[in-house]
Amino acid sequence: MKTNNSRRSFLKAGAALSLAPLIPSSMFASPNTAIIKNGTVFTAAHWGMLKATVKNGKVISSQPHQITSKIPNPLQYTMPDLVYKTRIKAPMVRKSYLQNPDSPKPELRGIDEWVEVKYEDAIKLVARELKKTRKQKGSQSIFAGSYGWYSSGKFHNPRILLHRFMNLSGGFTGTLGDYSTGATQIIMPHVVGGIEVYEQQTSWPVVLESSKVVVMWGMNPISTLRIAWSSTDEQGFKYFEELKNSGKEIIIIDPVKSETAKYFGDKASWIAPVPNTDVAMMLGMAYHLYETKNYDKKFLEEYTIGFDKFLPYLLGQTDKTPKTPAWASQICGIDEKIIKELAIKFYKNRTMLMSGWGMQRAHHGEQPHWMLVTLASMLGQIGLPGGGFGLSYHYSNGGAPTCAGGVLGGINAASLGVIENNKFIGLANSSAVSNSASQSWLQKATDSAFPVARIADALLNPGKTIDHNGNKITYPDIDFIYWAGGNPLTQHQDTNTNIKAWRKPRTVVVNEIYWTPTAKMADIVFPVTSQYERNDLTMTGDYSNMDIAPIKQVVEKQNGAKDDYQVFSDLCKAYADGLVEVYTANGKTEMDWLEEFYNVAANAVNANVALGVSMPKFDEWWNKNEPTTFAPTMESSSWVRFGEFREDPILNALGTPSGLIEIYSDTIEAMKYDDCAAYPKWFEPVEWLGMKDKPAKFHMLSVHPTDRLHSQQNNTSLRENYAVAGREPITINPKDAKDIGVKTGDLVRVYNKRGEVLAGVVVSDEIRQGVVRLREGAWYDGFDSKVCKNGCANVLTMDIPTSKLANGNISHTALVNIELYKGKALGLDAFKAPKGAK
Ligand SMILES: Nc1nc2c(c(=O)[nH]1)N[C@H]1C(S)=C(S)[C@@H](COP(=O)(O)OP(=O)(O)OC[C@H]3O[C@@H](n4cnc5c(=O)[nH]c(N)nc54)[C@H](O)[C@@H]3O)O[C@H]1N2
Ligand SMILES: Nc1nc2c(c(=O)[nH]1)N[C@H]1C(S)=C(S)[C@@H](COP(=O)(O)OP(=O)(O)OC[C@H]3O[C@@H](n4cnc5c(=O)[nH]c(N)nc54)[C@H](O)[C@@H]3O)O[C@H]1N2
Ligand SMILES: [Mo]
Repeated sequence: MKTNNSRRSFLKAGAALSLAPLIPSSMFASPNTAIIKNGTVFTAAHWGMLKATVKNGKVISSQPHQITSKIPNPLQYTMPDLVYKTRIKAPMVRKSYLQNPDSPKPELRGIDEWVEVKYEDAIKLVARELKKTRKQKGSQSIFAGSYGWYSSGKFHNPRILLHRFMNLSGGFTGTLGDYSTGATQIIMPHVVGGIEVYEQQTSWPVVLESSKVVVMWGMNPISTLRIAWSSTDEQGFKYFEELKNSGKEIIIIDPVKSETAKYFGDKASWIAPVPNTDVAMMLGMAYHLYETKNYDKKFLEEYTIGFDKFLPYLLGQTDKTPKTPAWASQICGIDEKIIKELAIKFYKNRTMLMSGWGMQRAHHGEQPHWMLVTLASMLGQIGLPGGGFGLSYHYSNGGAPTCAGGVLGGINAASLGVIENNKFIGLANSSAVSNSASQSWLQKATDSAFPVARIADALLNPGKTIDHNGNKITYPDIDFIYWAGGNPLTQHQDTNTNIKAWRKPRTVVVNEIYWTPTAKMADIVFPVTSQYERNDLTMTGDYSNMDIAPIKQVVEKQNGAKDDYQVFSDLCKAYADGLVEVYTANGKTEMDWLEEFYNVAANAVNANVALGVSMPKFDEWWNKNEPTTFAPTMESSSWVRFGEFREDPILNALGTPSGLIEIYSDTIEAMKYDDCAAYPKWFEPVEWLGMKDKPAKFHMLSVHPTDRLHSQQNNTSLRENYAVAGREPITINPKDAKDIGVKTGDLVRVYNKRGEVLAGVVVSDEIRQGVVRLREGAWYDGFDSKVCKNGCANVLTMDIPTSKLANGNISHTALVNIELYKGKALGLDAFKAPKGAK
């Protein structure tokens, strides 16, 4: 998922501005890992570098380590809640599973009683049942894809630790892609030769200097920059603050007046299209530019291929529908005049088209960014300072210049191991092992991985073959799920179907900190430590690599919770002789690993004299209790995305078959998919406001939550600030509210043919008529009722793929109905332990 391996030559360290961290004198011989009982502890999380205040061994508050802007980040203040609330307090097994693991009544998953067991017994049980499933059904029936936004850290990475265990013990089925950018990360390599979504952007100083117009198309950075995949470097808010005061023209295109639109206020114009219709709007702009000859013919000729094959579609020669602004206006609901004005404005001024990812998490989500690149190509500013497009300014502070320094090492997933007679005999790809069965499994493992958001489809339809980006994938027969570090019962689309799917396999094991709905859906649950109960290391800034920060243990491990590393090490011991030695690299402890990962960075830094920075020995650094900060280079500060390509498209050809931007793709043409053409195209989504015979009245956007990270922190006191009628709030336009007779504060039933949830009404003109917003991430709370009592948006979303090309999820495509709730009073159980648990 979020990797950052696409760093380019702009990283050349030579021209480092020297901002050397202080080199402390050596005072300690070993890293001091004693837990502070009273005082301040430095640590870090997705939501930034933090200072925790500890009193008598209890964490009483947390706050940011640094303040870089006036834009607040409440996620940084919740540490006590995250340590003490909703914890799983003992290893537990579902009653029917404990009684008979061979016939465990999977239909009772989520509603059965739980039984506390000894940790050692839970370990033995999982090792035994895993071995049984592998023997009976093969390794491909073990699903350990385990997607999720678990805590940051280079060592305590539950997903990689799980994969390491599952690889070494004999293999598993994994996944492809992610939920975030499922569609765009597959289409963009066909179009521009790279994924774009997790790549460095034209640097902010360049944008601030050179752009005249900045467009934020379906993007809410004031909310989404609260976090990063590693730990936020907190540079993004600062740049958006500067942008606000820059006098540049700012245009926000979003059906919702998001936190960002509100932040910019009268410094920006807010344009609210009908959801999922941006492709039509962009086509209207493209048509107008072409018709008025306001487009860069030379750029199209020199840097792109296939405009001539796209043109007949644009002009309506292929389908008798010219994509005029008037045509577009009827679909997207934006005045024809505005469509034309915007197009000309973009062409006449240096314009940066920034875009978030919401609009690609929709049916035919491959199209919006492909069309955005096509529009940007017509504008001809790609590769110029402050022009073109950027798909990551809203995420992990894309555009904050990359620093010259060191990058930490991290734990790896190892490779396939071979176990014979309960003994680990070697790695399958080593010369010591020539086991043909394991060799063929190596191949099968690659074949059985499927797109991550197809998980429920795969569970329900073993043996089904699907198309994916020109390949065929056949689902394995999954009989064992192991999930560590995600909350798929809340985060995956169409919860009711998902629950049916999760009731198919014989065994489900989950490592969790809290009683999340996913933990409640397991057969065996291991309570694990939160990141505040162990030591780790992280970089900050997924693109800037600005700091190397310690993640320090703040408090003792709570309620006997174990680290994921401990759980998997113990599973190794129970699984086969000799396995734990390989897993732990001969007994390495947490601090041994951290020292190794630190040294990867420190050695590189110390070897590079030009940096003017040196890093001390690990012990000394650790005991200092603060991060090491690196400085951006002059090159990275003035870096322009696609600048090298623009300079010389032959020498710096793109990774597409033609080496150019592909407005028409022969590769996609050859796939012959009915739901993705060889050029960007307007496809009607399965559900949208403009469809005939709408199955429901409102278009629901389940955007990313501002006061949470997905479902994380739903169990903190921040919830008190946003809950309405004790539930997740749903935002609705005043005219719509009047129409259905609801007002702010009302408890409503939100429903469609897929399910129903309770929510609390917020009436606001900050949303387009016909659109409602129910943020993703409210813990699912409907195991014992027909309705989800907490307002989990995915009960209402659809679990079909974007198209055969990318198979991304379509969270933002769903119609719903709303009515006043008149049923019997229903309490909230989302944050309560299940039956039988403390
Ligand atoms: N409707 C709708 N649905 C969506 C989206 C949307 O826009 N709309 N967005 C999608 C996107 S982009 C994403 S990325 C996904 C996110 O989906 P997830 O990543 O599954 O969501 P999180 O709530 O972050 O779940 C992380 C879980 O990991 C646990 N955890 C944290 N640290 C550790 C640890 O050290 N060890 C273990 N074992 N567990 C740990 C947390 O307690 C939490 O339960 O959701 C997707 N779902
Ligand atoms: N605070 C916080 N920050 C986060 C996260 C979080 O959960 N909380 N999650 C992180 C993760 S994993 C990811 S993937 C990113 C997600 O980043 P994004 O995918 O960009 O976030 P979304 O909230 O899904 O959508 C962004 C905006 O697009 C708008 N939008 C939705 N549909 C359409 C449409 O059809 N057209 C137009 N024009 N606009 C549309 C939404 O109203 C919203 O304001 O955020 C990351 N940052
Ligand atoms: Mo995501």
